[in-house]
Amino acid sequence: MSEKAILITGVCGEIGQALLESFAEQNEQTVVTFDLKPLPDKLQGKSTHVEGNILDKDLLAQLSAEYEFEVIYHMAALLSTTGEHKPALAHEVNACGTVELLKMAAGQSQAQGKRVRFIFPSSIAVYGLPDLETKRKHYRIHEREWTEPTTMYGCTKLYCEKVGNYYSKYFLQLGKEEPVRLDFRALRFPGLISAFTVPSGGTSDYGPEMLHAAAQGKPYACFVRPDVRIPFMVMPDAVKSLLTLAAAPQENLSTRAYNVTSFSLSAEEFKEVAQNSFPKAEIVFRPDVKRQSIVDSWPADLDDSAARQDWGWEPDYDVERALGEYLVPNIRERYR
Ligand code: AKB
Repeated sequence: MSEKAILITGVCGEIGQALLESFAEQNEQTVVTFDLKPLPDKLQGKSTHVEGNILDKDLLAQLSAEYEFEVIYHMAALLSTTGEHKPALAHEVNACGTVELLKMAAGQSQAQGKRVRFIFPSSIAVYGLPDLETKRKHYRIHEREWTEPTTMYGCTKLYCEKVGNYYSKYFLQLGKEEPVRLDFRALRFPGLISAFTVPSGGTSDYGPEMLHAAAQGKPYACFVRPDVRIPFMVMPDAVKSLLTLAAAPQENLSTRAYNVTSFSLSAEEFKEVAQNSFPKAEIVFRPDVKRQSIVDSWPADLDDSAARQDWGWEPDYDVERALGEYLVPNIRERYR
């Protein structure tokens, strides 16, 4: 019989690493991880790691034959800025890669006779506000508003939410009985900030990049205007939201894609925090037209009341705790 396991794809990314740390602390389940890259040294031994491409159908079939996956955390993706440099590749990896994995999870659900939970990190990038006036007027966005993404990354996230919903609710092969379907659940994340890893390829990266550069006394040129405001959340809350959503009873869920957030900060406010916390900070603003237009299309805040109501979502870190207890002390320690 195949071994029961949890699967984490894209484990070498920021969320994947934090998620694996969290499973390793619990030490309760077999965790299989998947990434193009080898596991970072600090995570060695914490999972059964498979190096490979999410588009490799043979490799996915092999994994599916070896394990009974109970929950799949599909973190592998190209982020928004990288996606604009390489839109065709972003489509391949983010859309085609996800659909391959959804097909595998659909097959596993059928073979196991129970719904495999498929947990997917979606993003504020699924939203697209047409101009700054609209962004000011519609400050806090609900799941059903403004889903008009302006990046390939946002398009693929929204599309995968829809395909995940299809496999969870409607998938039925012609002439066959109703199958046991997978159970897709997505979180629309704001910008995420970790004290222990530095992001790459995203457009919300200016927040974390500023803090990490300031702590090292490195000059930083911020690629968006000072007044830009989008929502953020720290990594421990991102992991908490993934695990809580994965554990929520299915009958409590009123949608398959939930906003989650913690606080909203402007780029100017990030600069003030960085300068007050790290006296050697040298920060200037040098907006990049493309990246600026992406964050201008993202909402200033997210309405996460559905997550709060349906599965008790609440971040542990508001802005004071996030900065004062998690980010500043840990980042300071990291570069000491
Ligand atoms: C990005 O900037 O692309 C991501 C996101 C907001 O989803 N961090």
